[in-house]
Amino acid sequence: MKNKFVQAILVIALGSALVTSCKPKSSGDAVSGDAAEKAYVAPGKYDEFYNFVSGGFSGQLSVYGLPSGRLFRVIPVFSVDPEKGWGYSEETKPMLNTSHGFVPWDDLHHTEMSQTNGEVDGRWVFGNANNTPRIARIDLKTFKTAEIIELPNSGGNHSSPFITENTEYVVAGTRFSVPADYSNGDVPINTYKENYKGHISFVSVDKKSGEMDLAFQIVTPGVNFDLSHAGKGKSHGWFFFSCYNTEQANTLLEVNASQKDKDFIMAVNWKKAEEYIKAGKGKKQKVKYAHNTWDEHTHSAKSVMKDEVLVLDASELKDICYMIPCPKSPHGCDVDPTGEFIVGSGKLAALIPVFSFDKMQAAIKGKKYEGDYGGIPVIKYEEALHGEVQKPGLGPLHTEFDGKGNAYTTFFVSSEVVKWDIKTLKVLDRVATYYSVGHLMIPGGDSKKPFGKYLVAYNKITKDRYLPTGPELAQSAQIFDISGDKMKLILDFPTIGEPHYAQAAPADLIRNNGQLKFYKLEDNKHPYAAKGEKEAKVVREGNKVHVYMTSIRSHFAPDNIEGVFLGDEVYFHVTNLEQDWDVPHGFAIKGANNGELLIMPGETTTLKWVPDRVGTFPFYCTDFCSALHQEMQGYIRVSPKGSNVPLQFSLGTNVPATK
Ligand code: K7E
Ligand code: CUA
Repeated sequence: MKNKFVQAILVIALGSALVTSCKPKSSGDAVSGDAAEKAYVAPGKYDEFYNFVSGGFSGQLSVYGLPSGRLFRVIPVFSVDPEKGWGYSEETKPMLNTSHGFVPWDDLHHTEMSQTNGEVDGRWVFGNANNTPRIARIDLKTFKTAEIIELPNSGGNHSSPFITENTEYVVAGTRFSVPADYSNGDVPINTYKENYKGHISFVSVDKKSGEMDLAFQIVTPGVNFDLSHAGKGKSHGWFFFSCYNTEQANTLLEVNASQKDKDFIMAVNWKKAEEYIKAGKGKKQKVKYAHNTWDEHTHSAKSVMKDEVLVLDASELKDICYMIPCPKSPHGCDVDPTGEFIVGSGKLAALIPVFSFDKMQAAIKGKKYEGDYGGIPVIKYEEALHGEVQKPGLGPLHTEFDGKGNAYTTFFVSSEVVKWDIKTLKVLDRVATYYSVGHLMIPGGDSKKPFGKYLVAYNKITKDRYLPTGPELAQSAQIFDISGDKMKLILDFPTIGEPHYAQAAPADLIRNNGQLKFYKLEDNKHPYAAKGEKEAKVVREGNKVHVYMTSIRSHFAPDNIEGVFLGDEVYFHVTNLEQDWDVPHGFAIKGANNGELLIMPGETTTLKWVPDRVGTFPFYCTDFCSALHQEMQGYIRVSPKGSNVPLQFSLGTNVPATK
């Protein structure tokens, strides 16, 4: 039975391979007979891993189970999300505040989980905003974005957010070099070489609370920083960044930034940088950036504008940054679990260079330089090189590790994942992906202790993998079993947005981290909370009307409101009185230029509504909460400005009619 099924798939796949020339050759036989079993998680059974996947241009982070590929949740981070009221409720709006004001969208490429001693600890996951540079921290007790910090002096925060071994710092390198915020930016674009600078941000993370703070930045010559990873073990205290456009082109980068044979991996001694900061070598610079934090007691965000950053100059302090030549426009920059090997993936290179941390240290000691780049010493290529992986594939992008001495690299152009031995640099296996693969992820695969077992490839152009859906097709993720010598495809599934980097952790690590099930009403410190129906009321303050509303299965209190006038601003502060897991209520009102509210048990959330006409407007609960959910509704009457309808509100009584 099973074989017949596989044969049928083979026939179909081969048939379509003839029609579609761009399909990888071995597409038909990639799935073996027992694959379905390996990815099958029976209904009611839990997955082995949580998988946190960046949403790319969706700006969100999605949570899948591995190996089933089941989607559990989409966590709103940098983009507004009407489904959850993120960026629509008054409480969440400050989370998306920046020095440019409210920014309702961004481009999230990389997720990175917090670590302790170089191991994934399951507390937080960080994400980067590329467009308007920011870093977010998502709390894995609540699966909510808890904090967002903006990064000054940056443009295109791509090389981010990568963390050090004990989450001392989350680090971010600017993709676009730009004139610093503290310098004059009104300069001719063709003065890139003189006026454009790169900045690397070191954002400290509080050990207990996780709260971030922009500790310092390092200013470098203008280049594009693409990706990075922290050293670990023996290389703890160092950070490695891939740089391209070391040609410093400001136009047609496609050609002009591909001139040089080699660009650089920049090695940063951040422990040394810390010493310089302590010694007062950082220059205070005037900048402007927002720091937004979520308070679990007031269920509200606060946005604070900050105006200063300490900047160290890499060209003045000669021993914090070193350049290592790396062929050719490197993208991924990945450090193996031992911390000894640094892999630079040159997008246009026909080989993969692997650098040795020990050799690099010896080269620095012996000053084996071949000159400098904008005042930063350039180490001789051979002096830092462990070796090269020859003929690995075309267009190497990213590498992860299984903790057994193997590395796995994605190849965008040749659409494959290649497994190779870190020490001998021999290619061991290769497997096709559908199609052009970007990032890949092995659970814990960029930590000191990878969990191994699965490898997920996150693919870009996924033509004819799934049923067509118009001009835009779903991107795909593909799971490979890597427990044996050969990689085996076991499942693929579509993703939210465009996936880039991802992280994963064993399910128990997160499931048992003391997850919040509901907010305790007695701990609710929201200034407009109504902690029981007796506290429900409507209060007028000038043209502002505050509705202290409660919700419980299956009614709102109050559910009849009169005495609101055209020109009023109405604030519905809805407290969910439930004290039980997974019983949210929703709130929506006709004509609102806004999203809905989705209020967790014990939480208070506010929807602002400005009526635009006289009339009577229904509101209702949007979350199917009980058999009488459809009865969970109410009315608000809006009268002309200046009319004498008294302010009144009720539940369960017909208040006397007024004209
Ligand atoms: Cu390679 Cu933006 Cu990490 Cu995508 S980046 S693939
Ligand atoms: Cu509350 Cu439906």
